[in-house]
Formats: sequence, C-alpha cells, structure tokens
Amino acid sequence: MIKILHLSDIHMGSGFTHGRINPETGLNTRLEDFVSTLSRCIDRAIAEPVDLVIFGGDAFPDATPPPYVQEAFASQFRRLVDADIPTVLLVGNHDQHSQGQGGASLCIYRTLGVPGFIVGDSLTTHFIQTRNGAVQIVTLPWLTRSTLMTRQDTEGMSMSEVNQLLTDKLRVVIEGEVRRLNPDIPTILLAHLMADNATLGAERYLAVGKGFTLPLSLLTRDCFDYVALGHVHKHQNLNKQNNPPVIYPGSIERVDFSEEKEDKGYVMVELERGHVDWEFCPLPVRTFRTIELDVSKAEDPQAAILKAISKHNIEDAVIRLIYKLRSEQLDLIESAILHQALSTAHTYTIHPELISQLARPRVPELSASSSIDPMEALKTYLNNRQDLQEISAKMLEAAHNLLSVDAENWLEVTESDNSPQVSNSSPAIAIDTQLKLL
Ligand SMILES: [Mn+2]
Repeated sequence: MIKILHLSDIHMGSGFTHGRINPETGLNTRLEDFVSTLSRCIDRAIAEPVDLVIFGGDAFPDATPPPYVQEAFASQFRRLVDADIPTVLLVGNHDQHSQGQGGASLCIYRTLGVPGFIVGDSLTTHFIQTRNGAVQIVTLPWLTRSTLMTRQDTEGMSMSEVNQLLTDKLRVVIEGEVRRLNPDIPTILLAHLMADNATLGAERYLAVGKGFTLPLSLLTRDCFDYVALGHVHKHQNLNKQNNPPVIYPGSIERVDFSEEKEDKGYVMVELERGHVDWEFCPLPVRTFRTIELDVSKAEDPQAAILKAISKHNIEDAVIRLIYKLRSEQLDLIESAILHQALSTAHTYTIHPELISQLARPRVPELSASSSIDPMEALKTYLNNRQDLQEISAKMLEAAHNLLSVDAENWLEVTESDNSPQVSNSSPAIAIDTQLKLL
C-alpha cells in the first residue's frame, strides 16, 4: 500500500489585501498564513511519513512571483527533499508563462535537478519507485489553445467547437498514454483542469482567460485508481461512484471571500492496484466573515450595526461589513465607533451601501406602447410628482416655449424671466426624465 498526500491550489502570494504588514517580519500576514498552512501539509507528509506528495497546480498567483514568495514556497517543499519523499509538482494555469515554450514557475525544480522532484508540465506518464512500491502517474497540466491544436485547426471556430476539438484530440492522446500503462501497477491521473460538473469557486474569477471544460468521462477510466485534480478551490469528489474517486482537494487557504464558507484542506490517499481509500483532512485556516445587514428601516442604525457585529466572533478574522442605509441616515453613523467595534479583527473593510429612499413610481399613463405628445407626457409626469407642483406651471410654460421656438429664442425668453434656475435648467431635466420614462 502506498500512502500519498494530495494537495492543490496553494496560490502563495495572493490575497494580500486581506492581510497587513507584520511589523516584526515586514511580511504581509496573508503570506505568513499561506506559509504556515502549507507547512502543516508538509508536517503531516513527513510525520506519517507518506510515500509520495502530489501537488495539483497553481503554486502562485502568476508565473513570475517575487523572489521572497518563491523562496517561502521552496523552503517548505525543500523539507520533502530532506525527508526523501518523492514529489510531483503539476503546472496549473497560474503557473504558466505566456512567453516561450513550456515556461512555468515550477520548471526551476527540474532545471536544478532537485532530487525526487518531478515537474508535470506535459501530458506524459512518470514511473516512480516509492518506499512502498511503484506507482505510475499520468500528468495532465493545464491545457491552452495551443497545447494540442494549431491556429489553422481552430480558425473560424466558436469557443465550444474549439473545446470539442480539444476534447477529441485529448481523448486520443490520453488513450495513447493509457495503452502504455503497466496494468499491474497502481495508477494516478494528476490533472489541472475544469471538469464539466465541478462546482465553482474563486478560480472562476482568478482565471485570466476562459479555459476549457473537459467531460468527466475522460477521467473516470478503469485504468486509473485515483484521479487527483487541481484548479477548483472547493473540495469535492466528482465521481459519486468513487470508482475511481475524482478529487479536487481545493485550495489550502482562503484566497478571497468567495471561499468564506468552504472547508480548506488536503487529501490523504492509501493506494494499491484496484483499491483506494482517501480522506479529506481539514486545515485550521483563518476565518473570513461577511457581516451584511440592511439598517435602512432602523431607528438607530448604528446600534443595529453594532449588534450585528457583536453576534460574530471576529477576533483574528478577516471581516467584511456591508450595511445598507438611506442617505439621510449617514449622519447617524459614527465611523470611529464602527472601527473601534471591528478592531479585534485581523483586518476588516466597511462597505456602506446607499439605497435610494424613493423607488421611482411607475407612471401608468406613460408606456412605450401608447403614443402621447410631449406636452401631454410632461403633464402626466408632473401630475405624478408632488414635489414639483410648485414649479410645474413654469415647467410647462418653459417646455411649451422650448417646443415652439428655436433654442436662441427660448434663451431670450428665459433670460427675461426672473427665475432662471427654474426656466433655464429644470425644463431640460424634466424633459430628459420624461424621455427616459418613455
Ligand atoms: Mn487553476
């Protein structure tokens, strides 16, 4: 039996806006969070010890992370080298560089010849001899348009046609790999992809371009004992029959608020040919909490907000406070008191959202279907605007002038008037509004 730790979507160096600078280290606290979470995964791998670690891709937010982030990542994986645990690093979409062939942030591990490390940046099969026997791993990195297709192949095709062509070509290439597999050795497919029934999380927004979606049937093949995926940040098994399990371990830390409610962790796998056991192992990661409320009807909006905050344990959490209020309530909120109430949070943001106090009533007589002359339309509109009653006569007069004389004459007319604000600007606004209603 071979023991494996499967983790994915580390995204080290992302989410800095949710952290702050640690004055002792000078580092963003979210980098420190990600490093300590990754170190827990590596701790477990070494403590077991596992026979193999497989990483499902997306090491960093992009292919050119700053050196101190690369070093933080490398210093954790380095511990696996010291512990003599073979490791496969698969290339995800965030690891690929758009320039050059096969350039990826993880290729440095191959270039340096790091003992026991394999970089999965192409579709191929790796035979790995572990302490508890051999395992074969088919690596399938993130596919781009140019992976299996030329520009000529896809010219004039829609995105879904390109997706179909890629799926067809991939099916053939995977078949080629499958036929070369040794049927007596346990086998893993390690892939960074979007499968067609995966429940989405933040990765939807993180992806730079629209990626491909591959059918689950491409993955659930008898020859694979375990399908190890990366890309989707929410942990899930896509194959309820579990033959084989098709597992996204999810990201190890919350990348943003879209992952607020998700458990984060890694997967421990016990593998032999024809049989596999797996278990999701949650990690104690920093809490993200959205506190959202509508205080527009509250007499004391500030008290309502403070009460909502007090219902949550915000200590050391990343907090997002969203409250809806009316503009005339703004003076009832003392922001210093909200800041004080949130001060035990790790970091927080406050988002007041103004709601318009008067939803504009529909004017029933005015609709796109009935034709009405502009003066009648304006009359109807003014009849529905109590607040404009005082100036409605002047507005009608101005509108009449506006419609009956050319602009120059109208200006002359209004300039002779004693109330230029009304006759000079309001009619134009009123008519504009009226046109919108139509
Ligand atoms: Mn990804």
